[in-house]
Amino acid sequence: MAVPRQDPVVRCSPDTPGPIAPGDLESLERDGFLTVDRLIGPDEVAVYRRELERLVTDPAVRADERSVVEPRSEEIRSVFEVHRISEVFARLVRDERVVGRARQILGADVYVHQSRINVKPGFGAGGFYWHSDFETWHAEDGLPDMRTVSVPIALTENHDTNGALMIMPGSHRTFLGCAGATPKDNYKQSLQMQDAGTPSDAALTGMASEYGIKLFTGRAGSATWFDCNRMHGSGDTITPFPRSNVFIVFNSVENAAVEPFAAPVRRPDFIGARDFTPVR
Ligand code: 6CS
Ligand code: FE
Repeated sequence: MAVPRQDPVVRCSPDTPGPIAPGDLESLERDGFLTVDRLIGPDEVAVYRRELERLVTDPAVRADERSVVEPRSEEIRSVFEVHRISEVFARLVRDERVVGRARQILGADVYVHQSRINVKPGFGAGGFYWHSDFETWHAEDGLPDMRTVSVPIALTENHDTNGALMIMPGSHRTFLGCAGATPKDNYKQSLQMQDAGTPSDAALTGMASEYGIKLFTGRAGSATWFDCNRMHGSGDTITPFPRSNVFIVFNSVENAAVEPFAAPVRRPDFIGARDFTPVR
């Protein structure tokens, strides 16, 4: 069932001082995303790539429940809560170039609802089927309203051939509820390949016809701030080239998680945070 969005994307007034210019705030409101090319420079990318490699080759991290492996290759697909287990990524979250934009967009202090590194290794990393993050974060994590922005920062080149992210620009203005109950412990399967909580073919066909589909390519170091409700997904990676990023989800402290709206129990804290301490 499709419902028109209730909330604005941008909560601050256009002339609010901050790293994002008024024109960019308007395009974020209209399109549901805002890209900053080379937010971090090549030297910084190298630091975060090394930290990603360190994490994914650490047996303790692989054994941790925060790690999700690829269904086929068993290689690490994602590691959650990197802002807590890695001081290097914790620093990135607190970087004003990152959190300052989130505060400006949401017009409030923010806390990290979720962070993860997505490795998306070459030669067979699975994609992420079409979905709205907010649909999951509302149904399973209990986020009340759409006052949440996520920002993937590319740590490798996003080519048009290595499973880059696709979005339907403007789709954030329609909330698509998904039929069916949320299976218990759904996250144990959905983070490898989501099938519960994905929209119908008919709904996706309608949205794709109305909004089109944009492929996000860009250099390592580029970042895109996304509204939580945009329809997006990505294909499998079969080239030799990984598509790795660090993905940080900032939620307004005025939109703190309550109980799940459509799931029997909460997801674990490392996926949907229950510590609402503002990022300082
Ligand atoms: O379930 C989640 O929270 C995660 N799933 C996907 C496919 N995107 C958003 C989020 O990281
Ligand atoms: Fe997503």
